[in-house]
Amino acid sequence: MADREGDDASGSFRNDVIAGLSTRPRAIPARWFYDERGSELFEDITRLPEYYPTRVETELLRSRAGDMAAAAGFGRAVVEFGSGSSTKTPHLLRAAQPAAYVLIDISGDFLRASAAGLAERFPDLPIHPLEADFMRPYRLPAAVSDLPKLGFFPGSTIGNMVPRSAVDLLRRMRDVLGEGAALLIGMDRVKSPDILVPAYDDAAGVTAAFNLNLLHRINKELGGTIPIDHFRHRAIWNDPMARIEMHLEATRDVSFDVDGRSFEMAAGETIHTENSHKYGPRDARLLLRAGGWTPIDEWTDEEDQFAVLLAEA
Ligand code: AVI
Repeated sequence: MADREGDDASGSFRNDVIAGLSTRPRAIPARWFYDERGSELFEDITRLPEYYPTRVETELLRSRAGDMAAAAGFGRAVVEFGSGSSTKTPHLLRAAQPAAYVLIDISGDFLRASAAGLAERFPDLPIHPLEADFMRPYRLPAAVSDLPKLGFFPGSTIGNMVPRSAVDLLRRMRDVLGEGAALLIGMDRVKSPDILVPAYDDAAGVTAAFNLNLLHRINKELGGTIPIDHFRHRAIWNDPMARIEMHLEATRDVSFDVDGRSFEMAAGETIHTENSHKYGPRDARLLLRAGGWTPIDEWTDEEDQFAVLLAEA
């Protein structure tokens, strides 16, 4: 059984949606993409030809996990933020010879499935699933309290946070992982919009379905009447902010209700649903330093599309 810590998330979904639709510009946090359908669609995104981050990072871990583990130090407790990826995590676990593995995720179902899958592949490894929102206060299981930690935060999920929140999260990780900890973190590089925009607006329309699924979720869970056919997916490269933004744009004037509240949007108005920040080599190291970590090594692919950085507390 996973430990349960933190608040029940359903109340916050309602609050975030109502607040997000009521402010200007309208914006709903990206964390609400990930209901069951959203998580499935995200898995589909990771296999798209245009979406390079998962492919490139997985290959980096496959080919360089030995170097990463040696640089971090063997035999630590690996603490993964976000439920383990069945393709990336095993490369690190095989190389790092960890004393224990903690995986932290807000979704209990995903967490238990990941933990069960990894337990089969690593029968001798003590695995501790922790159901928690790692953006909020939580404690690691007592069983790992005396072990040195290696935090693992792959996927460039840090890029989905605005820099201020990213720094807060890095600082929280440092506090939770403790003295002497190391952190292995994936960050997507700044690159041409000709590569970035298709990665977030693929030809098959999977990312569009992922974005629009948020509206389906609002209609289903919050009694919404949003006319989803009158919205379209937009992916925009915001150069000054070095980020891809995803929006849902009303294609005509629309009015709808959510949870008994009425909203109107004019044609062309958008709901901002996600930021995906990209980091150049110096930006990435600066972010880590701002978060209380000292960068000590990094691994990138030949085209410098994606980086895995190692830092110490
Ligand atoms: C989860 N996260 C790192 C993805 C990203 O690339 O920002 C989410 C995503 N959104 C659209 N495509 C992928």
